[in-house]
Amino acid sequence: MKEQLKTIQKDALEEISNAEDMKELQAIKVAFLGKKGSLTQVLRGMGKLSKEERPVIGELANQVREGITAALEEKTTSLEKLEMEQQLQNEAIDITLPGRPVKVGGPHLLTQIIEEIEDLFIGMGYEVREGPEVETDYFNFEALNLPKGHPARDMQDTFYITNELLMRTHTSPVQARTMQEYQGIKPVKMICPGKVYRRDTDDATHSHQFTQIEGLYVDKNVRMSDLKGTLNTFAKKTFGEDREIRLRPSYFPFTEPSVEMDISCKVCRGEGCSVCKETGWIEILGGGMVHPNVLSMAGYDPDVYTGFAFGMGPDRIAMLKYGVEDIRHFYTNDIRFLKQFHQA
Ligand code: 2U9
Repeated sequence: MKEQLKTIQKDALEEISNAEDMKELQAIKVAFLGKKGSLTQVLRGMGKLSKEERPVIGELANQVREGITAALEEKTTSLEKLEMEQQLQNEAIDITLPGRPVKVGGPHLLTQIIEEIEDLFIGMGYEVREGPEVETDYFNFEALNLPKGHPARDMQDTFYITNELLMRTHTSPVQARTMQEYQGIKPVKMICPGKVYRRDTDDATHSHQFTQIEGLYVDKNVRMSDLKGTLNTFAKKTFGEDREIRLRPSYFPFTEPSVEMDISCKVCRGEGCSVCKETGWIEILGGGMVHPNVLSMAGYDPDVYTGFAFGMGPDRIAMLKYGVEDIRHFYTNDIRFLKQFHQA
């Protein structure tokens, strides 16, 4: 039995020392010390020993068990250390590698143009106001001197929702609402940017949904020359100090007199080219003095108050400024188009 125990010890220590991983080590533990392990089997045979032999063999068996257990523990520690070292090596991060760039979006070109124009007018004391895109017939038309049956209603094809509700065809109702809110109490100096809708067939220059910015200044002693000065500042700040403006007579139902404003063509500097259709001038916006009917409907006495108003299309401005040849680019969201105007 002594010999058996010594063999077990020798075999166990040898196998433990050769074990390459924790799984193998666990199997060795079971094979020697487990319920059916070789050491346990030997110990079971102790009953057959004489009284004298039993304590001697017993002590030896304990020594063997302790020796194997100690070797197992020592090997466990060294294997764990090895595994940790391997894991650290496998998962090592090269902190000298350049990072992967994070893709960041930016404002849409139209948003950039609108914000630029907002900043300019805020600097001139205007407030920025927004309003609903689903409007009443009253604020979209009636309050702007466009009663039912007025021929100028045909100028704008409208998406009607019900008889009285529609998708706004311009941002002017925001101004009509503001005047009503402020009526007679305080002057109005505001711009209103936003989306507008027209029943139109989409093509390179038409979109059933586009953007507008309109401005309104109502106070005592507001004159046409104030409008001209304001629009001149806008044109120079937006398109360049070297650009000239000119006003031409026009017609809008909500302004009288009405004008359209052109800026001098940058490409030909007035000589005439394809961009300005050989005229030397490019149409940019419309405006005029607020019609007395519009003032009085909103509760402002037209004998005391006067005002100017203007309207422009950021889509058209963006197209002119960046040479965008199709308005649909703004609404089809092709990333290759949008990316060219990326501004983080
Ligand atoms: C009130 C009174 C008057 C707003 C105005 C224009 C002239 C104009 C269009 C030009 C091209 C917009 O982008 S566009 O379609 N607008 O020409 N807009 S006067 O006049 C107002 C607005 C509100 C209460």
